[in-house]
Amino acid sequence: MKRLISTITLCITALVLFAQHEKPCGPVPSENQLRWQDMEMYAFIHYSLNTYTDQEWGYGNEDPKLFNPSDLDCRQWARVCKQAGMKGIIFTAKHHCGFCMWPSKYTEYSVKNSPWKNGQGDVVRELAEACREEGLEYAVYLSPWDRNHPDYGRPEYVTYFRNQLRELLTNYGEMFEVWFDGANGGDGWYGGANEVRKIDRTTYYEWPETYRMIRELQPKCLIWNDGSDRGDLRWVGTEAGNIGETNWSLLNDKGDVPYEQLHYGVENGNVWCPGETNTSIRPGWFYHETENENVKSLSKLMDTYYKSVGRNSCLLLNFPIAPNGRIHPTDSLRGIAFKNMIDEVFKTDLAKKAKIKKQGKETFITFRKPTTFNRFVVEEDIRYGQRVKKFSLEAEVDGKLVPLDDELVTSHPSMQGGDGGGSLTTIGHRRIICFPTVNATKLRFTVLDAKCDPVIKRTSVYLAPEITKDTPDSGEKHASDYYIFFGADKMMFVTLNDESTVTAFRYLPPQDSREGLVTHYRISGSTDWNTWETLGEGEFSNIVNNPIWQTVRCKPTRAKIIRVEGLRLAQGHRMGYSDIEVVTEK
Ligand code: FUL
Repeated sequence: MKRLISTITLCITALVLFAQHEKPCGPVPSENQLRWQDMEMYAFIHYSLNTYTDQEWGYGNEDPKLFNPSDLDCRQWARVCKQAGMKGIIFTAKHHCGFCMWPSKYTEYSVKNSPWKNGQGDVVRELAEACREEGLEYAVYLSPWDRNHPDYGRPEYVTYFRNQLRELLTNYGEMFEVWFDGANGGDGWYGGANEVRKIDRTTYYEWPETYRMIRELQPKCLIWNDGSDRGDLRWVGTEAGNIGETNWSLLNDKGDVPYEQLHYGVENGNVWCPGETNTSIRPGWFYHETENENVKSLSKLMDTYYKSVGRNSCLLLNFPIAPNGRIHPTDSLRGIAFKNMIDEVFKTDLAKKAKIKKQGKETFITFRKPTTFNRFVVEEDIRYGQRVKKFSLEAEVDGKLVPLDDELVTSHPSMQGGDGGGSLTTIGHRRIICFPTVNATKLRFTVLDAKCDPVIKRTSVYLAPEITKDTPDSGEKHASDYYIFFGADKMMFVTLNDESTVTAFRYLPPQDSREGLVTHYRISGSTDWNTWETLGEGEFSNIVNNPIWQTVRCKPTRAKIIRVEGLRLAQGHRMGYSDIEVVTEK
């Protein structure tokens, strides 16, 4: 009898546990979000008039005649992206300048008024077809901010924007994502008005109406939006290529999303909204010849991979198109080397040859003989929600258990406050833990805290090879021998040792905050402090989201003193900088 009771109790416990697994724990992903998560890596392609004006943001008055590539080849883009491991491409059909890469019937500001193919070309169509041929998914970026359109800021523009979106959603086949960039610098050409136009991001675009149209015309399409209207995917708060080591795929359905929430998600959020990590293979999003030496190195790209795909995110990696209409050979080679390295690292799952035993919240991986490894991969079955809050990892080395931590983690708010929690927090779709190589007989993975019973889908172990041959990193750091002082809060002087011929001025903005970051500048040179010649004046486009080195080139000018005026700052009253460089002729 006793036996029968305990058997029944056992069965009930098993059933309860099973049922718990089957039941969702908090919000769960939609079918579209599940499919998206499996894509893991896909490409961004930035290409527009900016490619021909050497800009990151066009003002909206650039001449369509500038668009005349000699060798535009969307098949080359698709081939390169495929070989770089990308599962799809998101293309800048319209960037902030408003120039349309397809012959939209709602504007004259498009490829139809360019000399390329005598105005008969359609880049969006060529790319959509190339993607289909290569078996890649295809998507578009459509900038809501339009610096060309006369009606921008008025209700008429929203109708125009929706009309354009409808063209893209109906004429080019299936799309996996639409990307609505939230960037907006205010000023623009706007049909000749040349003024600043402010909009209310929460109401102006009437997103609910636009979302309805997308859901109706493309039910499988994911919506990326960094505004207050929740889409299916979220920005991660930086363009540097990393998401938080703690990364919940949850947000709250209402309200603005501050950086902390974009980067780390919201543990008890009420909607599933995973983070998409976007970054460029070069410092900028558009092609600049001066960045040919700064294509990201293999180790930088691998670091980005671990800090995106390895942290429960997908990686959206940008390949800019060069003026000839192709991906530059350095970028394509680096992209392909990146994919080869990922394949190399994850070639052999060493856990396959080991004995895996699950016991409650612990998993023991016992190797047949001492085994050398440095990567641990763990996955939750996110169909039932994201559950794990904290876990630990220990390796048995020479008979002793040694704790393993994620060596790529620098700091996280949850680690401050000294609960000794370590860096092993959330898991989600996939978490990759990187640690120095160990030679161990056993590995113990323990779930220390979870919202509900964890549903672990996979535990794997790998030995990543050392990257011995690498390319120079793009992290530019230039020293400066000049004497710098402030004449006023927004005016800085750089005095050179000797009078020289100045050809460019370079500015690295503050890296940790927006305080003092110059968005609009005027740079002048003088030999005597009396007469000043303007060397350049304009905007540092996208500097807030992507605070990289900015270069202002000028006609060779004799100067001993350079005056830098911060005409507009992102925040604060006193201009700031991380580094300054004056480029002179030898
Ligand atoms: C930003 C834009 O302002 C950049 O130009 C670029 O398109 C990037 C992907 O998003 O917010």
